[in-house]
Amino acid sequence: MAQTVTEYDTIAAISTPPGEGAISIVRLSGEHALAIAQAVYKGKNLTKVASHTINYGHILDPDTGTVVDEVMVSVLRAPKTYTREDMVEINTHGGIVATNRVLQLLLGAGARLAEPGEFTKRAFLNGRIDLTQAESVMDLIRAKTDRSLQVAVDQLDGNLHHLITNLRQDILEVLAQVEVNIDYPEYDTDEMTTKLLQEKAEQVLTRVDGLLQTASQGKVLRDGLATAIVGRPNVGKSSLLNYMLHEAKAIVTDVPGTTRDVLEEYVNVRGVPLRLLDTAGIRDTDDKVEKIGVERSRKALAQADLVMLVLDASQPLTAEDRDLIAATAAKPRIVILNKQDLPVRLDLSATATAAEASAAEASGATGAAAAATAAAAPSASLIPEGQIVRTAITTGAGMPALDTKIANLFNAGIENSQTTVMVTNARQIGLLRQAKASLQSVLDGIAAGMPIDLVQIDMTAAWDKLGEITGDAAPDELITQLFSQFCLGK
Ligand SMILES: Nc1nc2c(ncn2[C@@H]2O[C@H](COP(=O)(O)OP(=O)(O)OP(=O)(O)O)[C@@H](O)[C@H]2O)c(=O)[nH]1
Ligand SMILES: [Mg+2]
Repeated sequence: MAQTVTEYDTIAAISTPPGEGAISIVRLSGEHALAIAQAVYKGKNLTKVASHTINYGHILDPDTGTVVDEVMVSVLRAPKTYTREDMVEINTHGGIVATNRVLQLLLGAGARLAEPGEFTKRAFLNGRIDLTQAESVMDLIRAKTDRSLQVAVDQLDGNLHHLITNLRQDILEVLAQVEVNIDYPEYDTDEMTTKLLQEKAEQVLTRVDGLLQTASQGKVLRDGLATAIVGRPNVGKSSLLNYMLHEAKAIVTDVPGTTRDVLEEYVNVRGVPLRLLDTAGIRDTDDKVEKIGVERSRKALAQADLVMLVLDASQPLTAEDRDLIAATAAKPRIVILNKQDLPVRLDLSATATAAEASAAEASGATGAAAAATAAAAPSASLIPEGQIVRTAITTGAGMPALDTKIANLFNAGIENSQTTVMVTNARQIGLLRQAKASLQSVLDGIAAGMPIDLVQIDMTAAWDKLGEITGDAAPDELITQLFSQFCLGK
């Protein structure tokens, strides 16, 4: 059947993941959803049944009359549906072939194959949800921990939507007031208008700042905290990954240089999602493959939000350890002193390590000088004690302390934040930053004594940027791009 593609034609898609399952769901949305379903269905007349009912029947090939599947069909009439349009959900027996066949029949009967995210896009276009809620739908699907899920659910409830809408309303009111004052200067003075603008800009700026403070946590809950496990070969990095995963994912051997590539896995540490990266042990090597691995380790280290540096406590500190301690010093870091089940030979005092002391002696430095330096700062350590966790990964000793440390690192920021609303993605964060910059320009302009109509431009820009977050002022390309990231059938 020929048809023109419009935004509001009737769309269909398989909404369950591809593969075999007990049930698959084929979804329809649009003006003709009921009629199209009825065209391939035998049972009660779907165009006549009450809304929000589920109906037993069969899907038939209308050309041959053969039964394709035995189904349960949900009929959901507008407007109380996901898309606010008429919707039909056909529950098929979960085979790939039968489900595809049902979809093909619906397409033959006049439906168009939905694009990724198109059902949710319609919910947005029909005004049921705003962009922050649409984004939360995606976050919900991908939530990695209970906590991530809760943030997504709160956002789907419209918490962020309401907050932003209120801020925009505040700005709009002050802009209207300014407009009146410019048009009827006899009623007011410039001074009062300026004061009004300044007060509002300050208030909104404070709220925007509060939201931005939630950004790093929000992003972590959504994407996971990128955590690189680094260290020289054979210290127990892969053992750590496996322990945290409760699974022997990475190869562990006593051969230094076992891991050759970066391995990525998600783990949930007390509600904090970590994107764990097990890396190749960092050392100088002539092995071609290992060399590439070491390069990748350094890259993972550079990009990580958190570094877990593993040292072997049963060995004296090596030059490689020292380099890594220095290279990770500026990063959020946890230093794991592993293999505590063996006799401890690691010395982290800044002045004398076994290796160094002997090197100093060999190079002719006097023992007295070395001793003097050691005495000058007897307790100085290469690593702040607060960053250290002592473990024996093979026995599990010290591992709960590691979890606590990770959870505390993450929670430190959250407890201070006033708001329960969180921004979770780069798009929202970027727009908030732009709104903040415009508000700052308003305040700077006022301080510099700029004319009101120029200051007003910046205030309007802030209003626009906040509008892009909710989608009230979002360009079409952005909306298209955003929904294309969804899965098919959502
Ligand atoms: N005694 C003891 N051995 C450990 C401990 N943790 C790991 N090991 C052993 O140390 C060896 C190296 O462990 P891996 O986890 O492969 O070390 P790695 O850092 O990933 O090594 P590369 O991949 O070569 O860089 C293995 O034989 C482990 O069983 C520990 O806490 N105590
Ligand atoms: Mg390894």
